Amino acid sequence: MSSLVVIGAQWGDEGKGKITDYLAQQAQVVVRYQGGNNAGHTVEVGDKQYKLHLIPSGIINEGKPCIIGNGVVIDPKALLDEIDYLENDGVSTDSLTISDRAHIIMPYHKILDELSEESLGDRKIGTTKKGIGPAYMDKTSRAGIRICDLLDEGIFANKLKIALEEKNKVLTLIYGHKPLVFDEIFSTYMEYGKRIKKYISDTSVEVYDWVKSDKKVLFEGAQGTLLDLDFGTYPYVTSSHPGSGGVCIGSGVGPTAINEVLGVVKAYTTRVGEGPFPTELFDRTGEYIREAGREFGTTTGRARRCGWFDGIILKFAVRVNGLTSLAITKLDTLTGIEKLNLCVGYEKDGKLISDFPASLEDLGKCKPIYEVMDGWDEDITMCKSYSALPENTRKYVEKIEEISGIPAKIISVGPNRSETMIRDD
Ligand code: 2SA
Ligand code: GDP
Ligand code: MG
Repeated sequence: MSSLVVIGAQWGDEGKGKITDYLAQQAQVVVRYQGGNNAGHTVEVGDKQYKLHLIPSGIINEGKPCIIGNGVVIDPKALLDEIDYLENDGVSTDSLTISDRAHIIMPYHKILDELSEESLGDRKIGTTKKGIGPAYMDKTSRAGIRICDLLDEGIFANKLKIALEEKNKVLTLIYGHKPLVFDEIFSTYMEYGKRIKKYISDTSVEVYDWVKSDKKVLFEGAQGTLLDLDFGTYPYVTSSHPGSGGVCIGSGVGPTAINEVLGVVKAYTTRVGEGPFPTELFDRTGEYIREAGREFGTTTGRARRCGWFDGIILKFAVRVNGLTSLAITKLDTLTGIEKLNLCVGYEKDGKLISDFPASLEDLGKCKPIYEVMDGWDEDITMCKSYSALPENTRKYVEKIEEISGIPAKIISVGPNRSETMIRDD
């Protein structure tokens, strides 16, 4: 591996944080390239658990350089809280740098996220209400404020003034919200700027230098392929590009800098938030998976919707991300389920559909075609090698490989770093 992208092959929460932490042991630097503190990445090492939102999961590896790239939207308060949380737990953040080009999440972004969700009623997206969508909207409409702007009082004041003129009109006239006060935001953000200053740099130069010197660079995705603004289940998506396509734009390197793309895939499917989900389970098996897999949002605590493994989604993820291998996580959650369903195709209006459709109306009409496999009862969390797994677990893994057409190089059987195996067969 010289550069490897770790991305979610489903709707997020596949265990990217855990896999990134594991691989970071062998990497020189870890880079986040999109999303913000909507992400929740859980890492367990020994008897410690860390919940990360903005800072790359590599940070748990003491002293590992970690970069928050330009494609990430940064809530300075969330960043500082996370830095304090790690430092208080004895994890140094001295090796962290953040891009001067990254856009800042402002107080009005969070308020607008909440108000917009409320006003959508039944049509709400189910966002994390962290201000992610409104911050990316300002970025694309060229009204955003960037980290570099925090370094100059005059520039920041001017941009904030212009922004508040427009935002206060929207807040008061459309939503009947009280206007936001310049002085409060200005002084708070100037304080944030003072603390953040030491981390700020032109990270695109750093990433380029790491790549050029042939060092092992790990790019850590947040959310997942089906939450991608272009390729996800639009409009029930996030506002960034979690797929491998987002890496170059979000970190400042060209596509030739990427050698491998690892798709992290759960042994079943989950989604948090609204939107269609063909293999969703509404029965006791779904509840069993939610409880056994502790499927609750890392950021919001929301219960995740659970369903069977969906091979159409995985094939789609292989294609649009150029996946070269897989990490299959949470196989242990399926232990004890007698018969396991794997979706191998969709049927719509009597026809077989083998590509994930663009239209949500079409997707809503798709009925999963299942292949049924025998489950296993053995506790697999203690297995340290692939050959030690029960035969039925291996058959399940190999079925996923057959569907995806790529090898499952990493197998995860528990949340801890130690419950991870590289294939030995
Ligand atoms: P947003 O807040 O604008 O990005 O929401 C838009 C959609 O993206 C989904 N989304 C996520 N889905 C899974 N996991 C995410 N991170 C947290 C976690 C989620 C949580 O790790 O569990 O705690 O609820 C994440 N972030 C965004 C979101 O549900 C919307 O469907
Ligand atoms: P991410 O957003 O992709 O990093 O995933 P999250 O951290 O939001 O959610 C994955 C959850 O599953 C976390 O609580 C992890 O600790 C946990 N996890 C990861 N891999 C495994 C596994 O193989 N087995 C079990 N039981 N839990 C896992
Ligand atoms: Mg998560």
